[in-house]
Amino acid sequence: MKLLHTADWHIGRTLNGYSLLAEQKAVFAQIVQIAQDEEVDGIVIAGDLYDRAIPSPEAVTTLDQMFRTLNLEKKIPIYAISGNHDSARRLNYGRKWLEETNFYLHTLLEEAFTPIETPTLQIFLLPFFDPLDARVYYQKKDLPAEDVAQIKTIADALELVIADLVELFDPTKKHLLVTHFAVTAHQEDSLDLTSETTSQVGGLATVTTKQFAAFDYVMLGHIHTRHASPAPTVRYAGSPVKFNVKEARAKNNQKSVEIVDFTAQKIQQKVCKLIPQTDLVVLEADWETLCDPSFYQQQPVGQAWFAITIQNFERSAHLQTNLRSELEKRYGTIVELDYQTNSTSTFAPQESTDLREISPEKIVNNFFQTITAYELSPAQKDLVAKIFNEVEREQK
Ligand SMILES: [Mn+2]
Repeated sequence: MKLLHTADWHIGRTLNGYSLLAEQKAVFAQIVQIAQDEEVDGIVIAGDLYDRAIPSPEAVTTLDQMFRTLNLEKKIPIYAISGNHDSARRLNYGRKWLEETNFYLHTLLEEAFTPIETPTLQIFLLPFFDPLDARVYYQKKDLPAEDVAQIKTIADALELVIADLVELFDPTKKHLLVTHFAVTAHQEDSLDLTSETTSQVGGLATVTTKQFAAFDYVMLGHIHTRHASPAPTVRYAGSPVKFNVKEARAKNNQKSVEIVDFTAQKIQQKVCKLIPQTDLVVLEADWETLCDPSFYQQQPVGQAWFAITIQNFERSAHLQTNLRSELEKRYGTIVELDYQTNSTSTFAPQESTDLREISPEKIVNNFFQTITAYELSPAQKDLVAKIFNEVEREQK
């Protein structure tokens, strides 16, 4: 039984306002090609199909077309779950009909307890859920109230859920779990989440690989890089597309899917690279270099998006320059533009970085100073004070 593992498609996502749909479609075509070349028996999508609970019409149409291609045209079975970005109830629509064509989509906790049976493998599709979902589920299952009250974190919930899943194990088969959480190798590990969900939400950070020891293999979603995989058999597939500049800056930012082959003797895995159609390129250089043809002609202009940081920049020397439009003439799409000032410049250091501790007037002044290298004039200060007065009055 050979499966392709992918996750975190986040269809409909934007990057600083730029739609990623075209990129998502291009990479999807590669995933289909890999699935065909590898002759997989199914594709696992481990949550976060959409980027948001209420996706845009374009996102719905795109994902619908992807599922049609995979499942109806190519006849590839799909094993999918919802992630924390999806609406479990909305995504659940149609799931009973979909199973008629081997499209298995679990979005609710109770659905995890019906494994999908193949001749050699039991596939447990455990969607993202939170401790409250688990308390509701176990209350309905008549777990004593004091035990239900003990379910405080996702780790507590998983302990019960996994014990119940193990009850369903067929000892003649291998056991695959598909789920969507932040999982670490050890309890004390701190998480550097590429996913934007903070580690505190719903006790997400408390799940460790130990809890999955009963399974032969775990396919995860939630963290967007496969390099976060906490164990050789507990794997993140990573997102197929780079979603932000932070990811583009990361050393290991090659996107991929994993092919996992389950045989009676062993489990073999293989990484298949995905090639971006429009890559996200990070450039850091000074203004003169960025404007130098011998520099920008070396860049993949027209084939990539750029995130540019202008280094050692004296804004006051370029007040008349529209930086973005000057750079766009040379680089095309710039999804992010910022600059670093010279550390020897005369800017007053900010007394605090916590904006709540600084008055609104001072924030405007600091901002103005950062942009222009000058303080607000007395007349400008008066104007700012007047505006904030009016705003405050309106709020009362
Ligand atoms: Mn995600």
